[in-house]
Amino acid sequence: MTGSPISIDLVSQSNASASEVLEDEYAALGRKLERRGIAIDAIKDRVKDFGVAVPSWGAGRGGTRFAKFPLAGEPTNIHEKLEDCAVIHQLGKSTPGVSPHFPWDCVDDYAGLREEAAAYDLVFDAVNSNTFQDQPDQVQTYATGSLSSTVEATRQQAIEHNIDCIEIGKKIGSKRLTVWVGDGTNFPGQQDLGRSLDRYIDATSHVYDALPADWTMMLEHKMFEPAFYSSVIADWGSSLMAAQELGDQCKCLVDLGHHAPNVNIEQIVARLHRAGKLGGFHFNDSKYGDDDLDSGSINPHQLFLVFNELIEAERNPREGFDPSYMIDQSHNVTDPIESMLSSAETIAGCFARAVIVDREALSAAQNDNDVMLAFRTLRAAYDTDVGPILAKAREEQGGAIDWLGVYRASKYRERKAQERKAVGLGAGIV
Ligand SMILES: [Mn+2]
Repeated sequence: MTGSPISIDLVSQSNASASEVLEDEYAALGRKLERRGIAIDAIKDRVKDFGVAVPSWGAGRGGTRFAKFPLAGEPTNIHEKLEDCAVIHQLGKSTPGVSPHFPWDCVDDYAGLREEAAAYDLVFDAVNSNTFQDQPDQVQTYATGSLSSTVEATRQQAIEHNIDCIEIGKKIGSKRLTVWVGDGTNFPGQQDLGRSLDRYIDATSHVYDALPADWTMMLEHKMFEPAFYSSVIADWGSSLMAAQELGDQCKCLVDLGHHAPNVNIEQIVARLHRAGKLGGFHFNDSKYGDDDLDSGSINPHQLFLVFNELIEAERNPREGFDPSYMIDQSHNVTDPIESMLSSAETIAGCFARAVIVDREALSAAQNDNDVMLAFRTLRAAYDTDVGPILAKAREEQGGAIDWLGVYRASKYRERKAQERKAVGLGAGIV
């Protein structure tokens, strides 16, 4: 095993040929920002410190309920997924964390898995439980729900799985558990809408009780799918109610795709922060529904506005404000490594743009009710091409200025197609 799955020489050679142009563009942007009173190197340092985790399941081809089209050389186990995540971090230098999900990423030796990740310069981020699908040796079915099931033995099984995830998380250095349930209904009258939430909160409280004192539990809401009439934790309101009842260590996780079209997600972010319950994010994008498209591929402006609220939150922190950032998207037609590198760059770019917002000017314009000046102040940051800052941050940390060019020149996927066993057909995890 090597900490650098891509040849370091290849990265160096590519950077050497791209660095002159980058220096020129970085200097030009530096002069432009300086005229606005912004030191470019300080922004670059913020970008270097910024990290977004990648999900282990994101390393494979996703699918829809119609089909999955496997990619030759895609990973088939957690070890191969870690290797792909290492490629993403080696070239992009902004994804040091990997978020595993269970039971799929279960191994016999978790201490060994943690060492394996560390050798790649990776750490484990939030652990994710999964009670939306039955496993071969499972006693109770989740067909009609898990933590909110009417069947006590099913709820108990879901509680135990979540506690198992916490125990695994302790061994791999995680401090967060993300809980998403697909529980809900497809017919009016199928379930009592109030009592379903009561059962969910009661069952989840047993998981909460098993949290170590320095852990955070994050509740992820999702409007629909797999339940198409009602979901138990469908929206931020239900998530907030549950998190407030469960306790201080329970917070809400916002997945950008899990909202009705056109919902003002940045306002939800501000609201959850006000309640001290903003726990984390799953970044992706959507056009029509929860289509899990690449982050910022459809609406990068929305992503910027979300980060604008996060920077505001950072300047006005509530107790325990320490949001966790993760990419959660489904790659149906691209190489997942390329998609996650692209998304990580887009996410870091929106973060950088939010950092360069002139907060004093914005606040003054807001207080003066100068609508156009407030809007233009925000827009000036969004309109800034921060590409040279991101590239310089990558270069200085040993990543690739031209990550796509280096990745393709490395023939990594072609090599893995020879080494790895082929994945089967079937629906992906979406
Ligand atoms: Mn998600």
